[in-house]
Amino acid sequence: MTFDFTIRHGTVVNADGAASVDIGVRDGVIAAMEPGLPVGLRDIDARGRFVLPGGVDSHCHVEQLSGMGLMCADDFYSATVSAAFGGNTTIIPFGAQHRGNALPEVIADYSRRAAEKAVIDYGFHLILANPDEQTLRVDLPQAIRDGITSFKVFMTYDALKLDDFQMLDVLDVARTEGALVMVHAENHDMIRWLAQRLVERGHKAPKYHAVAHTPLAEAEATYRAIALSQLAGTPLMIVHVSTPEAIRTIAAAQALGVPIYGETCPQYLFLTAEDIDQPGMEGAKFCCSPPPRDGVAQDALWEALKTGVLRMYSSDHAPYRFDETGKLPHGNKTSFKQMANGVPGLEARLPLLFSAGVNTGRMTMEQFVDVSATQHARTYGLYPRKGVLAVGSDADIAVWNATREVTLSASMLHDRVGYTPYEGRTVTGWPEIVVSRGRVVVEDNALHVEAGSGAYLRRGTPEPVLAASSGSGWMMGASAHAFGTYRDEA
Ligand code: DUC
Ligand code: ZN
Ligand code: ZN
Repeated sequence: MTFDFTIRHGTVVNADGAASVDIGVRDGVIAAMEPGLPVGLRDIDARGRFVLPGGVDSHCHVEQLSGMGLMCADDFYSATVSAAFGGNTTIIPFGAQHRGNALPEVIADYSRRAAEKAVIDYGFHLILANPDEQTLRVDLPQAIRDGITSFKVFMTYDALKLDDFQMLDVLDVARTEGALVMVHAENHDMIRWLAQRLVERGHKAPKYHAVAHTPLAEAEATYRAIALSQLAGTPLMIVHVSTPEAIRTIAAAQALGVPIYGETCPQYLFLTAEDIDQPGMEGAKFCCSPPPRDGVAQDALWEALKTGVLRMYSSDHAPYRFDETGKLPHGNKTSFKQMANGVPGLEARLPLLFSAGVNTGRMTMEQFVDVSATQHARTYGLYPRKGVLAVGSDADIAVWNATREVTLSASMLHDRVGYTPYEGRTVTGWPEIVVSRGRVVVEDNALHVEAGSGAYLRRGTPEPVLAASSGSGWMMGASAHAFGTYRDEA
């Protein structure tokens, strides 16, 4: 039977190796992978190109209200178009519950908007800010059973923060229902105390954001989040890790066999606090939480990605415009406490890493695939449908030209943010053709699919949850012993 479409003569790279094989696609799925396949109804000549799994970006914010009530600049159309042009075929943004919101309505709302607009496939995590009895006992278990198998909690932000007691409740639901908790680990009171003193002294410029969000706040909260996860007996994903201190804490837990996982993002590999220290409000374009740190932190993050202490690299695309709708609600008088937190990165994520990682020899092409696609799919219950090029997997493919030079600028990106923190940087390596479930989404620098053609992904059990529940003995010390006893008596 003829293939609907073939990609031939390229070098196929998966997380576990590379090979010169052709790919034959039927009905949106990879039907064959071997050398010398016959030409399909449509054929892409990938001679001299690398053929990679489409990127999976498992941390991005789309059409979401922030804790401060500010709406993202990207909707599900612009975000998925931008992601596709950057070599991605799957995103997992958040459905955000705010205090007073019921989860079923949150999920219905985000689902409706995404279904109308997305051009590539998507799943959802939840953000939990209202862990009341209805949410914990009824709505969250139902959402997990419906395929939303991960959710994020915040240890900071007035409007989102959970206390440790609530965190334990949430972790416990994750354990019993088989879901993965993601945590924003920063100590709320350390940041609040520093910020208040800074503002009182008139230090309101963007650069003080990085002072208030001290590395100590991340270090303390990371340690505490891990301790809470140990007590609850539940794996934990620490998102947007930015400091050597947090890396060391995560590595120490992992060395003890505790299932703690970590993620980092472009802003921590490619920006520093010096980028925020600019005249006027310009530095607001680089403000995210945690903030970019320094060169020492960057080196530690590269190393942690290579060794697997941090298993994935996501954009944390948080698209806010440099105007009153996002970064500057009070114009030039906006203090660092009042501006929207976050930077865009859906489209630049993969080219930045490819250029600075693969093309300099800092990481292998296989490691690049692993941290930017495969581990996301594995971690969030999408593997092997996504994140790998294999017979039976979705034909989600990015054809990369490893030598193409592109100078990043807001005008050539497809999001609606209006600036990029990476303006003027030249990257080497670009995803020229992007295929999602056998549909050519991007080719010749043009979009070839319609709004609403992306599919919702009902996700399975996250791999860390499976791994933890199949083993035993990773809860440590007296608390674990006491908890086991308590469970036996229950
Ligand atoms: N956390 C995120 O994950 N993204 C943007 C801002 C934040 O605090
Ligand atoms: Zn966060
Ligand atoms: Zn985020």
